[in-house]
Amino acid sequence: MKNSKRLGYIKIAPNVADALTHGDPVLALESTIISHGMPYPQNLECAKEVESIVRKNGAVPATIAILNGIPCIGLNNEELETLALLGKNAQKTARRDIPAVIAVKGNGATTVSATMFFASKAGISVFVTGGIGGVHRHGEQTLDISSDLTELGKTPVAVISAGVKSILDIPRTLEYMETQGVTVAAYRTHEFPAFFTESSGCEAPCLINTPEDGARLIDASLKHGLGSGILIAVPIPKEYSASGNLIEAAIQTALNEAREQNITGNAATPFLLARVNELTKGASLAANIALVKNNAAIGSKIAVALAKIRK
Ligand code: PSU
Ligand code: MN
Repeated sequence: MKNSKRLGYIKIAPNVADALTHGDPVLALESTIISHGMPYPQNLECAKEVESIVRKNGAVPATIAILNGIPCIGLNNEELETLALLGKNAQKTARRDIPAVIAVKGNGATTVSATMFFASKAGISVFVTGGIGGVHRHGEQTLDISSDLTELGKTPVAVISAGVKSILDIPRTLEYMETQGVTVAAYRTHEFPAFFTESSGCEAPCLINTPEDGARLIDASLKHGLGSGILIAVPIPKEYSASGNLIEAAIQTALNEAREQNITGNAATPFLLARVNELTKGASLAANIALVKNNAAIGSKIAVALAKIRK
């Protein structure tokens, strides 16, 4: 096998490095969704299927994680499996955790903030995930605001997600992104989607109708050196949004339980995701997998369109 390319202390998989050198489309993927967002073995299946969807749509997938203290851009199947099996034994790694994981040569599953950071270092402009973090409910008291939002304010990477979950305070999340200067666009809808459901009751600041629209938005931001990120919110496919109301009820229960059990900080999101999945008997996991795959297809098309513009 060809040696991986090293960019400073970052390891870039050969096929990813090759694509970047030629200006071919590359799509970054995060790894906390594998370790903390879904149970084994669905997490591994989903990660592999997402990578294959990206390839089918003409882009090169680059899942990002820290393995044995080395930030890796692009994982092989063995590395994906390692991470999927580690599950919550991998460290959930947001921006603030990067030095601590590297210093002890640990295994870190990168959240949206840390994935954006490494994607940007490697020169990748488009990144797909399921949902991003946001302002937690009662965030005005707890100050629990995901570092995903500040990262979006200062790192020039476009993130394709299904919006944010209603475990969060969606109106305040949008307000906070406005403050941070994040460009937010919804895909083929005027409403900002709420992950499991298409509607949040909040209007999206900007509308895009095609992958080419998305690519032009990203190109405009990059060309003018804004330095900030873009959030492209894609609603969950219609056939899965039906279970949204059932899932909403489970979210309310899980939120109450988290409050009673005093689960806070970076443990909050993984707890809520796992509990909602138990309460809905797997319906939320099926919906989660479906929307990630849909985001991967649309994100790949955006990456392909962007590469065409920028070549
Ligand atoms: N939301 C999801 N699934 C996830 C996450 C968020 O629907 O897996 C993960 C992502 O990695 C995101 C992180 O970046 O949780 C946010 O965590 P926190 O709220 O602790 O910032
Ligand atoms: Mn938090």
